[in-house]
Amino acid sequence: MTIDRMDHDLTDEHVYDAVRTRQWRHLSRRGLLRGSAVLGAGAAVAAAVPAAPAGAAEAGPIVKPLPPEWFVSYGTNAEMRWDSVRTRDFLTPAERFFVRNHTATPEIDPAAYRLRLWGSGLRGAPGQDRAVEFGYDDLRSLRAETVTTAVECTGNARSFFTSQQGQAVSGTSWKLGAIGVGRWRGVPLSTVLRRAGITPEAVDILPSGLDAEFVDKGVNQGRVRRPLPVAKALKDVLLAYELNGRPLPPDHGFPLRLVVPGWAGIASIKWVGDIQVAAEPLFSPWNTQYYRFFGPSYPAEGSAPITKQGVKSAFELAWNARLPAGRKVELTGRSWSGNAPIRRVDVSVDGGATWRPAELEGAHAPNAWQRWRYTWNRPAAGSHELLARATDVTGARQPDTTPHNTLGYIFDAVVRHPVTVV
Ligand SMILES: Nc1nc2c(c(=O)[nH]1)N[C@H]1C(S)=C(S)[C@@H](COP(=O)(O)O)O[C@H]1N2
Ligand SMILES: [Mo]
Repeated sequence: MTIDRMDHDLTDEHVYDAVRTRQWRHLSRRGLLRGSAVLGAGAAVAAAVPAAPAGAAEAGPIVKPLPPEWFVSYGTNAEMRWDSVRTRDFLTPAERFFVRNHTATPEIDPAAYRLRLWGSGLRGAPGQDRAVEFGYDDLRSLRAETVTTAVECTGNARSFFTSQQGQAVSGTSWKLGAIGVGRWRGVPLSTVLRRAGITPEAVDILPSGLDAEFVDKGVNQGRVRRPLPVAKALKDVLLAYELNGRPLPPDHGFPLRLVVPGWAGIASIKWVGDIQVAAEPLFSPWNTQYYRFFGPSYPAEGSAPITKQGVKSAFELAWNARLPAGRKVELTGRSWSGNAPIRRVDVSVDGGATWRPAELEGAHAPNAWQRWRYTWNRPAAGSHELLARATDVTGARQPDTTPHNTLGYIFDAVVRHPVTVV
C-alpha cells in the first residue's frame, strides 16, 4: 500500500477522510484488517481499545440543569433553544451550550486523572511499552493558548429532513440548536505530542473518551474515538481545560477535551483519557461506519466520510413565536459555514417569494458565526414563514432542499421558521 501523504494537505478534514477511506477500502478488500499488524493496536476492533485509567464513574446522562426555557432535552442529548440566545452575547454561555453524549457524562476525579499517550509513533525502544502520562496539574502548568471556535454536531438540523422534506432519518431530531461557540483555553496538542516524543514517522492519532463504551443496536463499538492526522493535530488542536474562562463543565469534557477548529463536532473528543500515536493509518467506527451519507443516491457502503458542515442560518426566535402586529419588528439571527466566513444573508418574510439583505453585525471570527439583523416593517396579523439564506465567501449558498441521507447529516437547506403575528 502506498501512503501518499506527501501529496495531500491532511490538515484539511475532507482530504484526510478521502485518503483514509481509500486506504480502508483497499485494506478491507485484501482482508488485511483482522489481527493485522499493519494498523496497530487501536485499529478497527473495539477489543483493541486499552482499558481506561481509574477515576471515571458515571454521573448521569447530563449533569447540568436543563431549564426548558434554555434547552430541548432528548435524554442523553440537549439542544440550545435559539430564543434563549442573547443577541449581545457572541459566545454561548457554558450553562446554555448544547450537549451531545453517546452514553453519559462521566464523573472524573482530577487528582486521579491521567492523560496517557502511547503507540508506535512515539520514541522508545522497539517492543517496549512506549507510554507517557500527564496529570491535570502537569497539563495546566504548560503554556496555555486560547481559541474561539464553534462546536457543531453533524446531525444539527436533522429534523427538517422530515418536517420540510417528508423524509425518514434516524438519530436525534435536532432543530438548529446543536451548535455553540466557546472560548476554549488549554494546552496545544502539539506541545503534549512533542513532550511525549512523537516521531517523524507518526501519521495518525486516536484520542478516546473516558465515557462508557458505546453500544449501538447490540454492537459494542468501544469507547468514543475518532482518528486525526498528525498534520492537523500539530496545527491548531487544543487540549482544553477551560470554557469561557471557567473550568470545563462535566458535560463538556471535564477535566480535558480536544477542540478541533473547523472539523465536525465528533472530532472534539470529550473526557479524553488516552491518545494513541501511530506510525500507521488508524480507523474507528466513527470514520468508517458513521459520518457517511447512506441512502438511495449513495453507494451501498456509504459515501466518502462527511466533513464540511455546510452553510446554515437560524433566527433568534422561538419556534411558532408570537410577534406584535402593526409595528417594526427587529429580527436577529446568526449564520455560519463549515467552509469560510459568511459574506451575505438574505431574509424573506413572505415564505420565499421576495428577499432582502440582512445587516451583518460585528467582525467575522473564523470558525464561528456571523450575527445579523433585519427590520420587519409592520407585519400583518396571521401566520407567516420567515426564511434566512446565507452565502459564504466561497460563494456557497444555502439551497432550497438538501439531498436525503438516512442518517440525516448536514441539513443545509433554508429552514422555514413559522411565526404568528397577533
Ligand atoms: N468522549 C466523547 N466525546 C465526544 C462525544 C461523546 O459522546 N463522547 N460526542 C461528540 C459529538 S458527536 C459532538 S457533536 C461533540 C459535542 O460536544 P458538547 O457536548 O460539548 O456540545 O462532542 C463530541 N465528543
Ligand atoms: Mo455530533
